[in-house]
Amino acid sequence: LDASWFTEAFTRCGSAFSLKITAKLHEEQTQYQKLAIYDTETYGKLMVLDGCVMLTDRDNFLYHEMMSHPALFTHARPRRVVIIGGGDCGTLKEVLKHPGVEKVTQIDIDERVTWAAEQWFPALVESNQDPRAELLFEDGVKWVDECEEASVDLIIVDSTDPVGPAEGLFKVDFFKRCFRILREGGILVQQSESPLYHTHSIIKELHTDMQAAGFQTTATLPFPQPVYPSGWWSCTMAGKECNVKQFRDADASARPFDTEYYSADIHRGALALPPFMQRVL
Ligand code: AG3
Repeated sequence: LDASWFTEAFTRCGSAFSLKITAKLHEEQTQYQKLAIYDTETYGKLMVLDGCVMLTDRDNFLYHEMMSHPALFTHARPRRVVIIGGGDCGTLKEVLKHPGVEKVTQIDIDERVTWAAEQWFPALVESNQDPRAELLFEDGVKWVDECEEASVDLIIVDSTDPVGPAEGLFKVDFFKRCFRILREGGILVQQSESPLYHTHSIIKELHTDMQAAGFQTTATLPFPQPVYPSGWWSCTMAGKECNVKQFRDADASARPFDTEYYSADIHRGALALPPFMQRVL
């Protein structure tokens, strides 16, 4: 491969993914991580943090829709939403599509990620002026600790991989802190890596740790994501007095906004796990 290809090597998994790039638009070492923006030949703009692909114009809808809509259509009446990480604002944009949501607070430790989204991903930040949206730049774990008990309906953890800075966001101790601030019927969603690579490790541990933190039900929903390791990704939901394997089917079918990937049928399909995952989870 020559210099006109960006490659993310998943050294832990012995594989790699490449995109043909036409320009490097930005590169900086922020206070927390190395941030790079590229233009690609066929995937639009590309954002990379510490060598890991975060998103491209072309396929981020898959991840952002699946990180938000399944949980929002599972909760009986989600009004107060918190996003930990998610500085590119792609998840925020999807959450704000729900008219019943009254307030969404996004807490990303690195404000340069949001700055970069404002520069190069205008479609993701277009609803940031919504009066229901609050953007904070601080440590999400600390914010959760200082948050009032039983005051949140949905927590979405849109983090990087569980190695390095985001490691603490995948631990039982953090899930306990999230459980405390959730109201009855509340849901925690965590991006949960590749079903192919991580079902027996990260995903399985997530279920164990979420249950140990007090959540009664857990579910992993796989979905395609071409630019992430293995091309197949997942989110894992945990419910506090809420069955995360059941969703408001009629409301999801009649949703008052457009989506590119999410539908009630896709949601149902994502809840049906292949046997190799069923055996483990
Ligand atoms: N969150 C990152 C998911 C992990 C990707 N991992 C990787 N490329 N090795 C994405 C942020 C989008 N809001």
